[in-house]
Amino acid sequence: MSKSTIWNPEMECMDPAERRKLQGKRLRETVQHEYDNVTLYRERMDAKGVKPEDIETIEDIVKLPFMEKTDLRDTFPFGLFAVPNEEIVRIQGSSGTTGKPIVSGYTEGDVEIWTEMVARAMASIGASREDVVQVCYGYGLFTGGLGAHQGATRTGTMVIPMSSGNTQRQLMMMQELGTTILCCTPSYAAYLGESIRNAGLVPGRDIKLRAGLFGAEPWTEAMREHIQESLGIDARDIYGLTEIAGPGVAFECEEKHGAHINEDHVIAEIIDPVTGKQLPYGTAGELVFTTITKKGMPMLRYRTHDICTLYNEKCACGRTTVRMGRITGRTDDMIVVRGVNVFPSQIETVLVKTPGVAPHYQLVVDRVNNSDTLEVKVEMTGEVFSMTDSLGEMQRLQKHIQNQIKSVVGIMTKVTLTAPGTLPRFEGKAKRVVDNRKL
Ligand code: DLL
Repeated sequence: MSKSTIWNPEMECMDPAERRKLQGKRLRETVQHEYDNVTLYRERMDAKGVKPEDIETIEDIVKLPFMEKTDLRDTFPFGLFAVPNEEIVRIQGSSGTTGKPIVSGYTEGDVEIWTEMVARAMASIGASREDVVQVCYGYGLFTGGLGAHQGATRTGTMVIPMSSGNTQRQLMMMQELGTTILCCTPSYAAYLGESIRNAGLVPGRDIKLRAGLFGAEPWTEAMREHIQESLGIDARDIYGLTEIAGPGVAFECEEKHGAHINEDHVIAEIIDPVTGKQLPYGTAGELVFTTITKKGMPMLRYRTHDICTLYNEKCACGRTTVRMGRITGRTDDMIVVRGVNVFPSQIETVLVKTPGVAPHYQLVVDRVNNSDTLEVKVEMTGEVFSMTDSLGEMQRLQKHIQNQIKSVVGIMTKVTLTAPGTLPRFEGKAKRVVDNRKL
C-alpha cells in the first residue's frame, strides 16, 4: 500500500500566520481584479461604499458584499467573467434554480490551480505511478469527472475515465485493469460494494481497490464504515463546488478528522445564515468561500448554503490548513441526489407545464440499498382523474413526466400520480421536500 504524502508541503504546511498574510495579499489583488472587470460586483461594492483600497488584510474581508448562486443565473452566461472570453479555456457547470445550468469559466491558470488542488487530495491517499484510478464521476459539464481525472493524471497514476453508470462494465474494468483507487459518489461506492458481493467477487482477491475519494453529496461516518468494510478500502471525503473550482476545494487526510481546505487558493468563512455575521471556528453555520488565485471567474464571499463547522486546531498529519467538518445540511432548498444538485423549482417548472396534473407536488428523497432515490408525487387534476379509467393512459402520463424531469434535472425519478386533494396544502412556506435519508 502506498504511503500518504503531502503534495505541496510549502503551501499545505505553511505557518498559519504567514498564510494569513499571503491570503490578505491575494485577496487584495482579487478584489481589485473583480472591481475592475465585473460590473455586478463593482456596483455592489459601490452601493456598500467599499473600495478595493479598503481591503488591506484578510480581516477586511467582512467589508465585502456576498455573492449568491442567483448572481450566476442572473448574469448567465458570461456576466461574471473577469477576463475576455479569449482567455477562457474551459467551461464547467452545474444545476441552477431554473432549467438552465450555471456555468463557470476557467483560464489555463485556473485549470492548473484546480488540478493542483485535486493532486493534493490524490497524494493524501498515496496516489502514485503504481496506482490505477477509476473515475466513475460523470464527465461533462459536471466537475467530478474531469476534476478527478486531471488531479489523478498530475500524480502520475493510470487513469480509467469510465464516467458514471454501467455497473457491470465498471466491475469488469476494475478486475481486468486492477483498479486501486476509486473516485465516485459515496452512494455509488456503496452500490458498487453491493454489486461486487452479488457477483461473488472478493475484495482483496478479485478486486485490488485500496482507497477511494468520495464526494459531491453529503455522507456520514456510518456510511464511511460501510464502504470501507464492503470494498476493503480507505474511504476519504473530498469536497468542492463548481462555482469555486470543482472537487478538491477540501479533502481529508489520513487522520479523517475534517477536510483540509486549500487555503492558499481560497478563504473559508462560517457565517450566521440569517444575519450574515462571521462566526468563530468551532461554531456551525453557513460556509462561505472567496477564491484568491482564480482569474476567469473569481468569487468573493460566495454563499454555498452548505452548513458545517470549521476547525483550526493542529492536525497530526502535519498540514496546517483549516479543516471543515462534514456538511450536515443546507440553508436553501437544494437537494443533492446521487451527487446531482436538484432544486424543487426545476421540477415544479416541468409539472406546471404538463396538462393533466395540478400544481400540488411533493418530493420524497430516500436511501434504498445505499443509493439515493427521488420520488415525485403529483396530483392529477379532477378532470383527468375522472377520465383516467385506463391504466395505459396513466402510465403514459407518468412516463412523460419522468422523461421531462430527466431532461431538465438529469436523473431518473419515480413519478407517482395521486388523486386530487391527497397531497398536503400549506398556509405558509410550502414544504415540498421530505428527506428520509439519515445524515
Ligand atoms: O459536486 C463537485 C464535486 C465533485 C465535489 C466530485 C466532490 C467530488 P457541484 O455539482 O457544484 O460540485 O455541487 C456542489 O455539492 O455545495 C455541496 O452541497 C455538495 N457537495 C459536494 N461535495 C460534498 C461533500 C460538486 N464531500 C455541492 N460532502 C456543494 C457533502 C458535498 N456535500
